[in-house]
Amino acid sequence: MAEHSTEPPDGKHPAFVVRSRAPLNGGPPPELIARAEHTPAELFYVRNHGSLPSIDPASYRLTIGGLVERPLALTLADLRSQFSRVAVDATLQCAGNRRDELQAIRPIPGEVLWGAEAISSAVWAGVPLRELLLAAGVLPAAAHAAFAGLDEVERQGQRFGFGGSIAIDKALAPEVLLAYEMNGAPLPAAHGFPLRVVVPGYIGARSVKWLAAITLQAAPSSNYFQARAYKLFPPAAEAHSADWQQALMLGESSLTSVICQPAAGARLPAGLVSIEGYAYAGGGRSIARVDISADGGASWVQAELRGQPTRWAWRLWQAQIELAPGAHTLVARACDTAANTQPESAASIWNFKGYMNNAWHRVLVHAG
Ligand SMILES: Nc1nc2c(c(=O)[nH]1)N[C@H]1C(S)=C(S)[C@@H](COP(=O)(O)O)O[C@H]1N2
Ligand SMILES: [Mo]
Repeated sequence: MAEHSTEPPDGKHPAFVVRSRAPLNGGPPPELIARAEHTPAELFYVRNHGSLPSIDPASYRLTIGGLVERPLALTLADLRSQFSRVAVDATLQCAGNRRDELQAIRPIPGEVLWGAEAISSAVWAGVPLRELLLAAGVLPAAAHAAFAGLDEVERQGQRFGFGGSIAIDKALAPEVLLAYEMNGAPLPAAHGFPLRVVVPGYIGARSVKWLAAITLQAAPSSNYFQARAYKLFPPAAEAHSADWQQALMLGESSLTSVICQPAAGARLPAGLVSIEGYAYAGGGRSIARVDISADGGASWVQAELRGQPTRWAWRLWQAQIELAPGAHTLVARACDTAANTQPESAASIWNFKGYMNNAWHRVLVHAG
């Protein structure tokens, strides 16, 4: 069960909802998820698989090796003085966001049962990964950029680091950053101080925190979190018999939208009600439309999209809808610029690891 922390974790807001303390996992309460376009650091969700490393910025080095012409070892000062500082407005979303709705269909043991809060958005600033890779010289056989973090994870008695990789074409895209700033301030410890990868448009797991090393290689990372976890299986697959080689290695986030206000179970005065939430397209696509229904999906109105269209960040939205006295199922679904829409039911996309739930979001409320 999630707890409302009496003592918030370091750097977090008193309302931050802790799902586990060691490792730290948690996020903002529903009503604060989509309060601001840029999530304050003290509310930004935290998804940790292992320890929180404490890193001395003076002795810190980032290494770049593998299939490069010139392996590099860079200090934080080198990163700031020898390369550009670029800012990117980007949303991070865990592939496990909204797992609780999948768990309600069939149990998903051993995973964090996220509600809709494993998503947040910030302006990240740092060095474009592309600049570093070009400085090191990318050899023709380099097909993937693998990242290794400095934290330590324990699984079935084994200890290892967190890692992941992205294909070289994405690694050379201008939006991928080695970030040292979040919302104009130094990266907080929980979010990867002193340096993290930010892979806009991809599942959060590829944005490796406490980055120690970048390795260019012919194959994807063999790290547990790339080779086993964060893979998508069909609904019929089961944990004990799963063929890990066959599953989809997750990369781009899929289209989603969520109602943040009113919260599930809310009792509201009948009449005109304001509905608010977020929509996120993933993969560099943008939100074209958010539809809201107050009758379980029989009829729809269009929400008003707030702010400006962006490639890498979510879009907050708002709708006004008339509610007669009684129970109502509010529903949200989005459409992106590639005309993708969301699946109607979570049951149709259930998978035993509980990833990528982007079904229509439903919230039962009572007006009266
Ligand atoms: N080193 C390291 N990087 C990591 C993780 C981790 O446990 N260790 N978690 C990943 C996952 S699964 C997600 S969803 C994002 C979460 O980033 P945040 O905690 O800053 O929100 O970080 C990713 N980077
Ligand atoms: Mo994640």
